[in-house]
Amino acid sequence: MFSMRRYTIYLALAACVLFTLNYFRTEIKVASTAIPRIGSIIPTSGPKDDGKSSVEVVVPNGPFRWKDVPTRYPVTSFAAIPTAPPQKLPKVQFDFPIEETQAAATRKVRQAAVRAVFDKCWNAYRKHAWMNDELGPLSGGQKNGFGGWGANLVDNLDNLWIMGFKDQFEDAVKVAMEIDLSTATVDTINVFETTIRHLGGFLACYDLSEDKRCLTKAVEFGEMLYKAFDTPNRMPITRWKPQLSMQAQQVADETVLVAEIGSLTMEFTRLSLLTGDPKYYDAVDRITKEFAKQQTKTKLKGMWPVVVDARKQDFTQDSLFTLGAMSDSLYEYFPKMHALLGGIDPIYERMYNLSMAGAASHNLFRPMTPKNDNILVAGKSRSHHIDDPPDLEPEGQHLVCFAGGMFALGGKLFSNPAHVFIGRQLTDGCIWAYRAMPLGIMPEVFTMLPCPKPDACDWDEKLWADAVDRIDPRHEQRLPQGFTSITDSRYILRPEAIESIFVLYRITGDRGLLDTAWEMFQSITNVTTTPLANAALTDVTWSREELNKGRGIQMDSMESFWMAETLKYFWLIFGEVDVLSLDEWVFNTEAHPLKRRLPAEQGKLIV
Ligand code: DMJ
Repeated sequence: MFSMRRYTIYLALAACVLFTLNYFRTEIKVASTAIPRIGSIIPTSGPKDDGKSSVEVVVPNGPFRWKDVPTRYPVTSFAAIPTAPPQKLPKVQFDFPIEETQAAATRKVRQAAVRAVFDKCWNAYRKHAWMNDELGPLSGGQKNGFGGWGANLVDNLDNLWIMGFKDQFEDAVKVAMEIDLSTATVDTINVFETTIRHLGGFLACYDLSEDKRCLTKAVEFGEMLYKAFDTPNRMPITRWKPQLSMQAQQVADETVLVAEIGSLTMEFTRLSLLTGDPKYYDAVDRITKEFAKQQTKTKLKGMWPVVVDARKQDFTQDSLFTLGAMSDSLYEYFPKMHALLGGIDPIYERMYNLSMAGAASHNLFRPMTPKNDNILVAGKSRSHHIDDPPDLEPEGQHLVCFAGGMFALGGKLFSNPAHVFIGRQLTDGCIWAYRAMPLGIMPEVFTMLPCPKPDACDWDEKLWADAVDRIDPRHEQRLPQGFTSITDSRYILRPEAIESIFVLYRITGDRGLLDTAWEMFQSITNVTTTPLANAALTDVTWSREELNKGRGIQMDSMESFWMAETLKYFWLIFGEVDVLSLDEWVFNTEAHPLKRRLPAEQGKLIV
């Protein structure tokens, strides 16, 4: 009797523990959804968008492969893969002289420190969140917002390779082969994020290691992502519901972010080059041509608004123009596509030149700073008519800090030294914003006061004080001079500032940038380090003293770009300058290095 009761109590306790564990697991990890209904005929009940009769989709029996899912709107003629001999493009990297022994030693110590942070984060991910998308750096929990397809794992295969963790690389590739694309933890897949992180991650893994398994998995992801293009006009659905796509006809959306539809080009092109299958290149080439066709018809000539209509293929209507959030990598990919293809398609140079002319005239501004620094910030503009001057919104974002590297790279590739200079000023703008903050970390979004004239910009405290945004007094007390508001005070472990510093260092050879990078690395790790890994921050306007008093600003979040991008660029800048030379490699927007097509005399890298 007694033992029976004890047994019952044990059972109840066990049930409680199981319930609790399960509760926490389901809270963090969305239950997996099976995507296909294998072997079944899928009725087409979706919108009859094109007036044509519906098409039945029959999924064959056997193990599910996206490749086997029939196409409703097949392409009749594919654009040919660009295989013309690559051109000899201008050199990107600085001619670095032989390094002094002491300088090399310092650099190596710094690089080892970055590698140690990577190692710690990787081990924590391995122990607590293996094969999940992300690790919670405070709780040790798991997050699966990117389909549950091991975003952090795939995003870091190239890092394991370049940083010399060969056993871990082998291990990671092995388990990456188990990623199952017939299930997902979310209903809606972000096609852009999956392309830059997973497809880009596997492509870089293959380009670096030549391990065929990486290419096989890249193709598997490519096949799935290609299904998002199965619409009447072949424009992709950027927030794609895989399960729904099996059941109904799909049409492209009427409101699409230009970064999401416009920056799939590098990964899809590289996939076509590596496999010889033109369909991926064809898919993105259609989008590029559409952007090119409408480039001078928008309300700010040369640029496209943040939101476009992919269903009607109208990219001209909206009024907000920026190089920042939601547009960024559209522009970033123009010079990068030129480099990737070996300069054989003039469309990318044209699109770069026109869009950067628009951005340089209407988006970039020199802000007023206490020391009259000659820096630039990339803001936003609103334009309501092509003939009216756009209105500048003097906002800065961490995200837009990639623009310094983009201008500098474009300046080198297209022999335009003025753009290298703009790239430097933009990068200096981001360095300024890091240094101006009490913790040495730039906030996510802020505003500043544009100089009345770019060449006459003496600090005027009264003018600045009058411009401070007092409507939202949240951070007024802790607003460093120069900022007029801090509208988003987080730092979420983003890479863009160190990304541009790295590019500028490789292009200009300015060793001062190494010290700047080290200062930045220390500021970031001082505040973001947790017992397990590194954590995003809620508010970088607080001072060190305030944190010492116990104020907590860490969040349980570490997106995969922390290790994949931020730590990669920190590691690379303190490394040998010929490791992933910008004359042989080009980075996708998630920092995955892809091989450039080079003329035969420049090396063995032609694919
Ligand atoms: C990354 O996923 C990519 O760099 C993307 O283009 C923008 N946002 C993050 C990093 O901040």
